[in-house]
Amino acid sequence: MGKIWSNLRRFLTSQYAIFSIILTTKAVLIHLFLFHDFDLIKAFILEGCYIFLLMGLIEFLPARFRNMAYFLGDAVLTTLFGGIVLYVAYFNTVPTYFALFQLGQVSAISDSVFSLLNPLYLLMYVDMLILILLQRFKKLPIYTIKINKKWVKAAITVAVVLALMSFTYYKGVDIANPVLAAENKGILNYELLNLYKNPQANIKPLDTSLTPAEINEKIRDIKGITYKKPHNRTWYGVAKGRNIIVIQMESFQNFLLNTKVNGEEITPNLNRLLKESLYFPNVFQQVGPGNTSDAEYMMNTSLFPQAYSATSISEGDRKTPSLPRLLNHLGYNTMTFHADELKFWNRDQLYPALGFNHFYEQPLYGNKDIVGLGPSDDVLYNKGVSILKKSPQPFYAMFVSMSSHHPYKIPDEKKGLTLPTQYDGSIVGDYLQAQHYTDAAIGRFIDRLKAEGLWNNSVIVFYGDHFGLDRKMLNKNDLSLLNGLLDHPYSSIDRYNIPFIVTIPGVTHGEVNRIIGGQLDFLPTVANLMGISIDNQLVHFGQDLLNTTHNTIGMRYYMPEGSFINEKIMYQPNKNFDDGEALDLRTREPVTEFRHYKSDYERVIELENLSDAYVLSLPKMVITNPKP
Ligand code: GP9
Ligand code: MN
Repeated sequence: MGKIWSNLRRFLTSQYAIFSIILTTKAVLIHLFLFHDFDLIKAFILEGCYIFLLMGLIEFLPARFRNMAYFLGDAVLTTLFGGIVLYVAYFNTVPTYFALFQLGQVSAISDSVFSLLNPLYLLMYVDMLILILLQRFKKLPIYTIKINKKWVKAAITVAVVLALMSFTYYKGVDIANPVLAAENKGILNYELLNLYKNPQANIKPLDTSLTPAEINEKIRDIKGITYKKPHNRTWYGVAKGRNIIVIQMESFQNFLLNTKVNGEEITPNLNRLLKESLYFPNVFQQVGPGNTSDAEYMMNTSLFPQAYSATSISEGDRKTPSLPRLLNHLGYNTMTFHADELKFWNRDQLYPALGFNHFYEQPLYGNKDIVGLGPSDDVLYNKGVSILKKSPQPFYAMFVSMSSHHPYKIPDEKKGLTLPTQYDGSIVGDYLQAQHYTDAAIGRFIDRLKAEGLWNNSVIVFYGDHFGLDRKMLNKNDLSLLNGLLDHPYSSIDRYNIPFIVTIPGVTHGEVNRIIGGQLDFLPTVANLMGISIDNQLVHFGQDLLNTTHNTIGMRYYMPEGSFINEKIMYQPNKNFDDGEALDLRTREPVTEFRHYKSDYERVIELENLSDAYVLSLPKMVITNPKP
C-alpha cells in the first residue's frame, strides 16, 4: 500500500502529471468562463484526455529535450486557449481551426482587442513563471527521469482510450450551434472533429455549364417565388444612368435612427435624409466571420459569405461576378474607399476579385485626424470627394466608414452629444457618441457632394455593416440605458437589425418599406432601381426588396447555420431544428410553436449550400500587383 502511495506521489509530482493537470484545469476554467452551465467532471475528462495524451508524447522524447518541451507545450496550448477566449469575445462564437488562422486580423485591430483583453488573461501564463522559479530554486521535487514509467504508460493509455471514445461518440452527434458544440463535445475534441470532418467537404463545385439564368431559376424554385419580367416591376429603372454612391457604416444599428437621447437626436443628418429617401427598417445583417469585409462582399455580389472563414481570405482569389463588373461593362468607373491598410481582411485580393477599377486605401489618407483604427471618416469623405470630382461619370463609389469601430472611443472634441451622467464611462455612451460622429461626418459629406454638383445625379445608398452592441459587452447599467432608449428590453432582434436607406434625389420622398430584408438583397434592389436586369447575368441569392412580398433571411454565423428571419420570427437551431429557439419579431418574446416553419430552415440551408457550391465553381485568379 505504502509503495502505491509513494508511486502516486512520485507520479503526481512528475512534470508529465503537473503540466497535464495544470493545462486541464486551464481548459476547464475556460469552460467556466465561456459556457453558462457546464458539467465539471465531463469537462475535465473531455479536455483532460487530449491534454494527458499530448503531454504523454513528450515522454517519448529524449530526456534532455523534455523540460523544454513541457514548457513549450504549456505555452502553445495556453496561447490556443487564450486565442479562443479572445475570438469568442470579439466574434461571439467558438472558432474552428480555419477561423483561428484569422487571429492575425484580430491583432491588427489591437485597440478593440485590448479593450476586450482582461489583464487577468495574463494569469493564464502564471503557472509557467512559478514552475520556472521553483525549478530554478530547486524547490520542486520533479522526478521526470526517475519516474515510474508504468504509471505514465497507464495514464497515457487511459487518455488514449478516453480520447478515442469521445472522438468516436461525438463524430455522430451534429450540433449546429458552435458554442453548444464546443461545450458539449469539449473544445479540443470539437477542433479535432472539425479537422477530421471538414464541414464544407460535402460541398462540391456547381456544374460550370449552368448559366446564371438557370442558377437564378433554381434559387427562385428553392425560395418558392415566381418570375416577374423587369418591366413589370415597380421602381424599375427610376435611377437609370445615375452615379451610385454606397456608404457602408461601421457597426451602425437601426435603433439609432429617429431616436433621441436626452432630447437630442443621435443621427440628425440621417433622420433628415430619411424624409427624402426610401427606408427599409426591417433589414438584418448576414455577415460571417469576415464582418466588415463580408458586408462589402454581399453588397457587391449578393452571395452568402462563407460560414467558417472570412470570404475575402478563403475565397477572395476567385474572379467573382459582381456589381462593379456589371457596371464596368456599362461604362461606369468603379471605385472603393476605405481608410485602413489594403491588406486588412485580404482586401488586396478581394477588390480585384470583385472587379473594382480603383481602390483607395491607406497610405492615401495620411496620418492626421486619427480616430480609432485610422484616419477619421471626415478624412475619408474629403479625399473621396476630391477624387470623385475628377472621375469620369457615371461612377460607382463605395465608401466603407471606420471611425465608429469597436471600442467606440473617439476624441473628446468629436463627441457632439450631451449625455446624462449615467452614460459616463459606459460603452453605450461611447457607442452613441461614435455613431453621432458617423452621422455628422455623413452630413458634411452630403454637403460637399451637393456643392460639387454630385448629389442630384446620383443614387446614394446607406447601410450598417453589422451590429455594434452585443449583450456580452453590456453590463447592467448599459442594459438599463439601452432599455430606456429603446423603450423595451434590448434583444437579438435589435442587435442584428441594420438600416438600409436609398436616396434618389427628386425620386424618393420618404417612403418606408417594412419588408423583411437582408444584406444579400441590397444588390438586386439597387439593380432594379438602376434598370439593370441581373436575371440572366448575375447569380444572386437576394431579392429586389421593392418587388418582394415575402422573404426569409438566412444567417449562418452569429447565429448557427440554419438560423433564419422570416416575416414572423427570428429562429436559431440548437442541436437540431426541434430544440431551437425563436423570438416573435413583433413582441420580441420567445415563441415555442415554430415547427410549421421547418421549411424555412431547410430552405436557407439549401440556399447557403448552393451559394457555397457556386462560389467553389468560380475560377481562381492570380493577383500579383493588386494596385490598379
Ligand atoms: C477594418 C475595418 C473593421 O478594415 O473595416 O473591420 P471589422 O472588425 O468591423 O470587421
Ligand atoms: Mn465592421
